[in-house]
Amino acid sequence: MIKEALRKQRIETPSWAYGNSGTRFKVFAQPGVPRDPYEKIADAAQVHRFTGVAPTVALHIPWDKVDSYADLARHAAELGVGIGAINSNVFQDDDYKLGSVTHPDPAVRAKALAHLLECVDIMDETGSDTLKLWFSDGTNYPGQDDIRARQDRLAEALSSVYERLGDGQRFLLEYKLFEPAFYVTDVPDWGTAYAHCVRLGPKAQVVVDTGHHAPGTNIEFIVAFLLREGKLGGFDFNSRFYADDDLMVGAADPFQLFRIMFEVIGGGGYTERTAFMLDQCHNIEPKIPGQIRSVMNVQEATAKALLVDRDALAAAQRAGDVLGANAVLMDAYNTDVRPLLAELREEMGLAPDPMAAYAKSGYFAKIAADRVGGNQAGWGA
Ligand code: LRH
Ligand code: MN
Repeated sequence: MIKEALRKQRIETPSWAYGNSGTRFKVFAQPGVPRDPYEKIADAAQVHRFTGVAPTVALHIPWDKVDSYADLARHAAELGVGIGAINSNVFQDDDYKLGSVTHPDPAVRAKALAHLLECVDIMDETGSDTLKLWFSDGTNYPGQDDIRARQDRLAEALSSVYERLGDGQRFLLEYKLFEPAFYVTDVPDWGTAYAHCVRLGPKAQVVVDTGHHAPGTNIEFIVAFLLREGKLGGFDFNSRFYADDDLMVGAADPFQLFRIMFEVIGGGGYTERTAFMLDQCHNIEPKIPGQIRSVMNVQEATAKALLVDRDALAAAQRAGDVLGANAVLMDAYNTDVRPLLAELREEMGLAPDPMAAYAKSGYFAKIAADRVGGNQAGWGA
């Protein structure tokens, strides 16, 4: 049963994780980095080739702008992967300094909305059913703008996008406590995202980016609550020690990832309707191995969460056996699931150790040799 559940796991990798990324202090280039979306997708296909559970790639517009999105989707299919969520970008244009869909100037709001609607067109062209909306919108100083008026503007834009969605399409609204805004962020927390989505309807759900909370936030509570309301659309998985560090998921807090997957499984969220997406930046480590390791971290947390003896747990909870209940969970968490996953990979016709198999494949040496010249991809269009 557990192997069956792990075999059908689907983890989406982000195109931008294969490009250069960094901080305001430095973006370190790396050899072999893709120069265009076609090469990004080729790298993402390697992650699926060696893990067997990463069959889709999220795009970010305009970072992944191409002449023909249909041709890009064809290229992906030839490589055995599909186009996943389409990510809008209304955070890098000079016009958006004071906001995008919440900007005081209606002309700027119209420009931002046009981009969001263009992203739905790209969903139509690529066959993607998910639009992910993250707004950097906010203010830096009290009085800079009217908090309520900005919510009215946001609601208006979200409603227009919602109306444009076709059958089977949805959008996931992402929240973030701060950065780049440092006073008010217009979608700062799950409650704000949830309230906007409830008001709109079933095609609007919330995405939980695990790096977007105040320190000490119990993220699995948010997950359990959103699942109960049918409003958990998915995850942007990464991990952090401090802020939105975008480190490999499970690297900073594997126990938190386990607790999150425990609530996902218990809340009926371990289905293809929950988007398990990675949203990470490999600033100093090699990109493709970083993605492979991240997928394995999600697999390990999921396997441990599937191992929880839920009948024993329920019995202990009913009996008020605090330590007994906690022990049931910790037994699963402290189980080494790596042999189980290695066995499953072999049954799936894959090498038991994806990291070693990728290293031996020679793919990196090939792209480092081939990808000379041109502009390495990064967080610029
Ligand atoms: C914002 C965010 C968002 C993406 C970006 C790459 O911090 O998490 O999901 O658009 O990172
Ligand atoms: Mn994110």
